[in-house]
Amino acid sequence: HYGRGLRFRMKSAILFVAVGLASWLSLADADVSKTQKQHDVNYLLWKVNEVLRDDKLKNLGETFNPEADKSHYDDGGEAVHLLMEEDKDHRLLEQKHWFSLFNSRHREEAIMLFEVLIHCKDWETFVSNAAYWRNHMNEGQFVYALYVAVLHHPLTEHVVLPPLYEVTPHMFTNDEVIQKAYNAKMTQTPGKFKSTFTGTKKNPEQRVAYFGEDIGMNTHHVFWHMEFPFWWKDSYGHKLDRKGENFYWVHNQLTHRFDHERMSNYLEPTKELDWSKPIDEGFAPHTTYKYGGQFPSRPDNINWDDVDGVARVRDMIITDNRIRDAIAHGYIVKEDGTKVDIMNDHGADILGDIIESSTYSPNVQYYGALHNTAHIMLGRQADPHGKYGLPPGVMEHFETATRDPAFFRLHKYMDNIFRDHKDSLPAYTTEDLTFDGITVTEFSVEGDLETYMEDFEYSLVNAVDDTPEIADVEISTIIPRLNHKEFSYHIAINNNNGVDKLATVRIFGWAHRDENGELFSFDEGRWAALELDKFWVKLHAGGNEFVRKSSEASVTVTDVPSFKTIMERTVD
Ligand SMILES: [Cu+2]
Repeated sequence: HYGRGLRFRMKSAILFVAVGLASWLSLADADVSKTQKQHDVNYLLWKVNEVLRDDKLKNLGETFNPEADKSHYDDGGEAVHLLMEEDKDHRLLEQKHWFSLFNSRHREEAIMLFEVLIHCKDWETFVSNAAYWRNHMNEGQFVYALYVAVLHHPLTEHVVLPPLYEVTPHMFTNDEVIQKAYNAKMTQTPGKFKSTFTGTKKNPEQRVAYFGEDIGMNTHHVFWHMEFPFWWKDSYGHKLDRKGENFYWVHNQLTHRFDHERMSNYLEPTKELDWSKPIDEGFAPHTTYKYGGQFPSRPDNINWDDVDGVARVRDMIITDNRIRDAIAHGYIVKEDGTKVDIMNDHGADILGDIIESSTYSPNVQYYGALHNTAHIMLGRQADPHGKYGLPPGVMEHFETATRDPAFFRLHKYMDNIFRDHKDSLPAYTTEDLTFDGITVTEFSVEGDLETYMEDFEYSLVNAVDDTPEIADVEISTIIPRLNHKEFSYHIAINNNNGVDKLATVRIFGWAHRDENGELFSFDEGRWAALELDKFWVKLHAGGNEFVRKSSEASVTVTDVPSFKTIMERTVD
């Protein structure tokens, strides 16, 4: 069956979580410092809108003086001095206020905290700063900066970050359920509430809401952008390799995977966004900020409006033209006026840096920030002139962006820009594509590619307010999530080289037929292809046969343990 066959497991497909998990298992052994770090991170994030619930951390937060000994920072305390000055001048965002990474001042402050943490030379300094700034900064900024710092700091290599949907549940959970959680807390009555996907069946888009609203996929999206922040500077310690190309690839896969979900539900593929046409689909998020009210809704078929203080629609079209011009010319122009050829392997990487744009963009002044600005433009269409004082839209947070079908339209639009570039490159030659002496003689799949929905439960304890005097009651929600039955690939490869060869196997798939039952051409299919697996094999001389299980796939991982489980298992 062409439809259901291509709904694959999507439970948080992130490799680095898998790496984190593997190391987490070794927590049980008596490595005090690893356990201590895990313990500290747990409590820094536990009830992040409340006072610290760990005595040592609470004490650090109140007594630590970040500037007392600057020899503990590898930048001589420069970053911490800057942040202290901002704090003294009362310039920092208040607590109990929404935070959006796409708000440039919010982001600037969060990065200042990240820079303090990344420059700490030892754990004591790291954790003391974290405890101190948790008390002094906005909670959203704190969570963001701490997550990015833990992901990138060599000191926190073995720390497992708790699932974001249990740290900031408001960003992942419908407000009907959040409201029930508050009620459960106030009446001290434990509750397990069923979550449903937003909207009604009158909206065909609701058929695929399970994809855009999947908490694992949302977490994956946030984590990808934390692994590859667009504001990253190499002075933090290392260069993020092929960041621009990775930006293209991860969003290409996200977009086409969504299209496959659509086809499985008899919906046409996502149409690209167009600055000169109305935005067809509206969206009602049914989601509320912890602080700041409801996420704004957008009605169907509205025309684009300029957004005060962000961009005019005209500017977006100009930016688009400049990028398409670069693709047509085959080169981009750097800030200093020199040309850089993009008609090669590296072109997609440069274009990715330009389109997002990231600090790696060779000319932000000219090529702008198409992706980031488009996110804000879409997020603000409900209140483009700020007349109603609405908070940012779902598009202005990586946690919530994919809930809005316009997210996929935006990314289809950008994917097509990359496609223009890729199609302008010379075709691969036979030599490019052949592996001398190696022939795949057999490929088959055992087991049906069959999917199903299964219930998943997560805690809402961190969604609600509380005080140390009153004990917690169990509050959780249950939401259906897509999963798939196990299957395996059987592959036979002949190696005629007479010696062992190391090979990379990459498996791609795409729907055999589209939503109308029409056959996909190979050319259409290759662009819509989904990477299903990637791994190395050693090929001995002669015939080789092997089986690869779907559970071993490079694009899936098991879920991160719940916050509660992580806390329970953080013991010496
Ligand atoms: Cu993204």
